[in-house]
Amino acid sequence: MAEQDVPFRDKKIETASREELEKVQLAGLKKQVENGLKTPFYRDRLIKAGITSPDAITKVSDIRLLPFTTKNDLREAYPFGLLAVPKEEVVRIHASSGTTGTPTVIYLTQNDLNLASDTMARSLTAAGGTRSDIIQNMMTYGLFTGGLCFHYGAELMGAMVIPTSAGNTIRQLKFMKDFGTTIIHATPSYLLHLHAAIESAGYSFEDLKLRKAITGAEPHSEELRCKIQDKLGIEVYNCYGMSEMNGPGLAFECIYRAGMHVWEDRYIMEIVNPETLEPVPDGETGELILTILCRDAMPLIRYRTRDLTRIIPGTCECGRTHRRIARFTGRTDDMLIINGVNVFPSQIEEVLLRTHGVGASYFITVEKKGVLDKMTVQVEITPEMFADDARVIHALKDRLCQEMAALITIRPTIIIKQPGSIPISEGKAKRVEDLRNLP
Ligand code: DLL
Repeated sequence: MAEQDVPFRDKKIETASREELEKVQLAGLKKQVENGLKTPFYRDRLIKAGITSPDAITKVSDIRLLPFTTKNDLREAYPFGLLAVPKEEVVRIHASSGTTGTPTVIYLTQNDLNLASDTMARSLTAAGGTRSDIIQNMMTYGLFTGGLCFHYGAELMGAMVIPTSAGNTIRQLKFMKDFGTTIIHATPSYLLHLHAAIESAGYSFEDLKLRKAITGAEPHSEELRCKIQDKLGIEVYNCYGMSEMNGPGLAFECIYRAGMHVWEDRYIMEIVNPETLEPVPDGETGELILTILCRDAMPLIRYRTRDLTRIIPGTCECGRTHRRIARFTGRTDDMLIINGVNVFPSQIEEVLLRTHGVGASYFITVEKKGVLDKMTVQVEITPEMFADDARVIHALKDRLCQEMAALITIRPTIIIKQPGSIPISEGKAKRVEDLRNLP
């Protein structure tokens, strides 16, 4: 493709030299330290690390003087320990799962939201989206960022957005057909489900105007991308993000689909060895560490994403200077992503431990049923409960299912087991089996 055909939202910053980018990063990092010092959470930590003013940071690599932040820290700071602006300036919050019932929450000012939308619009433009597109957003609206944060970015780009949210495949298809949807946004597993539904509903692909899909929120392989592209006859773009970092679009594929550009004027990335927390050489796999530069309400410095990836060496044909990261190969913690929803085994355990009649052992299995993920929780009950009649046991099963759905938003299948029937592992307990091969 000729250089002039590569679409940009802001060509100057997207193709800025490393020197220019580092200038923007340094100013942004100093601002985040200044904001951090305003929060109860970071004030002590920064001072302990010898940072009492943003002036202590004189170059981008000084980021290594700053402490790391973890998901657990966000839990400790819940609900407002990371607020750097007066509460009245916050106009929205988003959240995702924490390791327990306490969610991981972010807050945004109007200016933060404008920048988040601009980042998303930049990503969509890089993937070839335009104001003539009709974009159907099949990600859940609400606390999850895949709904609203994507939506506002697509609107800012000028596209017509259809906010169908997740599920109800028959209605999704009707809107796709009747409104001539050209781009869809969905998890990879839902894209496969949609394909099967298109065929079984008897729609012909010629009835649809679909040309691209944006996908993310869960790991998927290059093979799966190719399979969806072949089946639907469209281009599929990988999009990475997390609620802690303002949601989808912090890294995105351009039209060359050769890795995801991280928008380095808005995020500082480091890739470290997860054991030593020391940087790894470019091209080597490690844990992605992110510092957000485009948010005032809530600083997040050297955040341990737990996602494993590597920097793709070399430059991209599109001419962007923002470095690319490869598809994720896993996580350094035990977080499961089930049909796009983040679930920690500790959340399941929390429900079990507080429920009368449930014993000490449990076992979680995750597998593929068709194209979707399915979670089963085997639960041992106490001898007293086991002696009770079937109705009591049935009620317990229902209650566990409801409480888990309330906490993690998905309904696992609960299998009640008699006391002592789940084998106790020698050494470190193995309580989760993930039978899915990365699709
Ligand atoms: O999943 C935000 C998002 C929405 C991204 C829509 C892309 C599209 P969380 O619920 O906070 O936010 O989950 C973040 O999901 O740390 C990764 O482990 C995983 N993840 C997100 N995108 C990808 C991707 C959203 N493209 C967590 N490939 C992250 C692999 C992904 N894993």
